[in-house]
Amino acid sequence: MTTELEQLRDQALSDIAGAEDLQTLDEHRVALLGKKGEITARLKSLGSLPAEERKSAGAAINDIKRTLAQAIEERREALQQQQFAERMARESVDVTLPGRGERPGAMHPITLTRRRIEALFGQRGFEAVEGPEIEDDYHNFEALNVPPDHPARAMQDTFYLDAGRLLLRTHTSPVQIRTMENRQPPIRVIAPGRVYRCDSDRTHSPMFHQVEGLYVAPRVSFAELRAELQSFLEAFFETDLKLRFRPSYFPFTEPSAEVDIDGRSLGTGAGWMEVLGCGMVHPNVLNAAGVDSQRYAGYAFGMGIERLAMLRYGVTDLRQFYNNDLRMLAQFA
Ligand code: 2NL
Repeated sequence: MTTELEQLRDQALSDIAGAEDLQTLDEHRVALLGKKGEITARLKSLGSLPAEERKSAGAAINDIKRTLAQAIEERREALQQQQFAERMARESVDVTLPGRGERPGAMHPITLTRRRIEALFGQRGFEAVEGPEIEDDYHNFEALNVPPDHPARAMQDTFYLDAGRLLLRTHTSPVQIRTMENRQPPIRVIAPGRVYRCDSDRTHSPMFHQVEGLYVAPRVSFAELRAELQSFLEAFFETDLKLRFRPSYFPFTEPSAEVDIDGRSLGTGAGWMEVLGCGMVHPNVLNAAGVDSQRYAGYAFGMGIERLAMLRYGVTDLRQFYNNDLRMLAQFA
């Protein structure tokens, strides 16, 4: 009887020690100490023993029961600790490993160029102003002295909306018209922003960016316009420049000029390169915007931001600005 109990105990202890996971261990516990377990069964059968044997047999079985319960508890703790250690090893992060090298973003070259232009004109006393991209015919054309039959007003050149009642602005001049309507001279502003024209090829995009400038005061001369543009362009390109002011025509300025840079000053080769248009604000434009052309004069200019960005960064195809190719854009980080 004792030997058989001892065998049962030793087998049970070896099963408990050999349990490799909590589920197996619990299966052993149920088989030994559960309601229908072997030890439980033996305690229940004590009643069938002769009274004089019952006490010592009961003590022996209870002794084994305690031993097994304690062995199970110790094994459970060991397994739990082992499981926890394994999980920690699996989930731990080696903080000494090098990072994966997230690459920082970059401003778009057009944004960089726009901000550069805004900063340089800011230093020269020009405040940047903005206005709506959807305009009416009056602010985009009529107030700018553009005649009703001018080709720029044709459907092929301008995006019209709402059956022709509205349009996408073709230049940022309407922002300056609105500024003159709402302020008293002296006025010294630039109007940067998106503009739209029905045009798309190697050198034209249906949407592009423009900066226009306007100075209105009691006495404003073409000489001041010239000096301001020379100063700005030399600061923008960070070099002395040879400029040519070539007589031109715009409905909103008189006289008007287009400004060319000598290619040799930028190292882009020989020949003159057009960079902007300018002139003295036409009296009709001042009057339409509520500025008395007898008391005030003004100069104005306009330039394409893409064009300046191409020259500054050596980009040869306008469309490279809109392809969103990271190999292009990452170079501006
Ligand atoms: C160009 C030429 C120009 C203006 C824009 C302007 C604005 C007002 C009054 C008079 Cl409110 N003029 N703007 C004047 C001359 C030229 O732009 O080639 N732009 C890309």
